[in-house]
Amino acid sequence: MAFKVTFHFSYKFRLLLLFTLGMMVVGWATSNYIVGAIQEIPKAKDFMANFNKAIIWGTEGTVTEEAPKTKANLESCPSPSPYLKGQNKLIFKPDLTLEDVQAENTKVHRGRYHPEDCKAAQRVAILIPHRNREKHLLYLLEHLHPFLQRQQLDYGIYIINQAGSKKFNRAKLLNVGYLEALKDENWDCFIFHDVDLVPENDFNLYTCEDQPKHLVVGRNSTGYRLRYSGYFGGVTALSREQFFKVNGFSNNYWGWGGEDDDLRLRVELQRMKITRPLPEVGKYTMIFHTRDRGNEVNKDRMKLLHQVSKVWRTDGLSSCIYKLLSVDYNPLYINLTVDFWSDP
Ligand code: UDH
Ligand code: MN
Repeated sequence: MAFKVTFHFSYKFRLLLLFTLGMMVVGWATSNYIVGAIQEIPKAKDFMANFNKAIIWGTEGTVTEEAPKTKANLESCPSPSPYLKGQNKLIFKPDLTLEDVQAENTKVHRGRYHPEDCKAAQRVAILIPHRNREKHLLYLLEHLHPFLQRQQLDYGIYIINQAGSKKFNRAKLLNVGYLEALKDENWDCFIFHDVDLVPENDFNLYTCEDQPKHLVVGRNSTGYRLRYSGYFGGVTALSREQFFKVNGFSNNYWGWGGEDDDLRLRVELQRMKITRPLPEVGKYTMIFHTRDRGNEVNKDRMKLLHQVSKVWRTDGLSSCIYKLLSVDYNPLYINLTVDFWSDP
C-alpha cells in the first residue's frame, strides 16, 4: 500500500514536472521572438533614417560636416540681449580686492571679452582717464565687466594713466587712449568714461549710434538730474568716425573743467546732434570724492571755449604729442602710462 501510494504520487509529480517544463519552453520561445521583434523596430527606424539621408545626400550632392563655430561665422547676438536686468542696486564692499574681481571674471583676458555663442553688434573700447584713484577703478571694474557682458559686447577696457604729479589733462589722456587702442583693434565705438561713475541700469547700452551719445543723464550726487543743459561730461559714446571727424578732444585743457563743453562744441560744429537715454536708464552712482591735487579748476577754460571754432582742426588728435611709458596687458584691463612733460 505504501509502495502504491509512493508510485501514484511520483507519477503525478512527473506529469506535472513535464507539463511545467513544456510550458517554460513554449514561453521562452515566444518571448524571444517578441523581444527580438521589439528590438528590431528601432533598428529599422535607424535604417530608414540613414536611407533617407542617403537619398538626400544623393540629390543634394556633397554634404560637408557643420563648420566649427568661430568668431567669423557666428550669428549676430540677439537684440536686446536676453541677459539684461535693468536697474541694479550697487553695493561697494570696503574690503574688495583685485583678486576678488579677477575671480569673478575668468572669461576676461588681457582686458578683453567677446561673447562665445554669438557675434557682438559692435567692438567697443572703454577709455578711462586715471591717476591715483585705485579704489574707484576697482569698483568700476567690478561692476563694468559683468554689465558689458550682459550687453553681449565685444569689448576692451583701457586705463590711461597720467605719469607724474603735474596738472591732470583728462581730454588729452582720452585722445591717447583712442590713438593707442586703435593699434590693437579697429574698434567701432569708444566710450569715454570717468573712473568714479558706475552705471546703475544695463539698459543704458554702451554702443555707438548714428549720433554721439551722452550716457550720464543723472547721478546720485545731483539728484539724478542733468547737471546743466548741454552737459556732455562723465561718460560719452562716439563712434570711431564721429570722434575722428571732430579731431578728438582739445589737448589744451589742464586741470578741471571745460574739456567736455569743448567736445560738445566740436560735435555741434559738425552738425551732429547729441542723444541721451531716458532719465530712468541714464542713471549713475558717483563714488564720493573730493577735488584731487593736480586737478585744480582751470581758470582759462572760458577763454579756450571761445576759440573752438578757430582751433579745432589743428588742436586735437592731429596734434596729440605724448610719451608712452608703458603698455601693460593686465587680466582685467590694458594699462597705458603716459607722460606729457618729457619729449616723446
Ligand atoms: N581723474 C583721475 N585722477 C585725478 C583727477 C581726475 O583719475 O587726479 C579722472 C577720473 O577718471 C575722474 C575724471 O578724471 O573721474 C574727472 O575728474 P573728477 O572726478 O575730479 O571730476 P568731477 O567733476 O569732480 O567729478 C570735480 C571735483 C569735485 C569736488 C567736490 C566738491 N564738492
Ligand atoms: Mn568725479
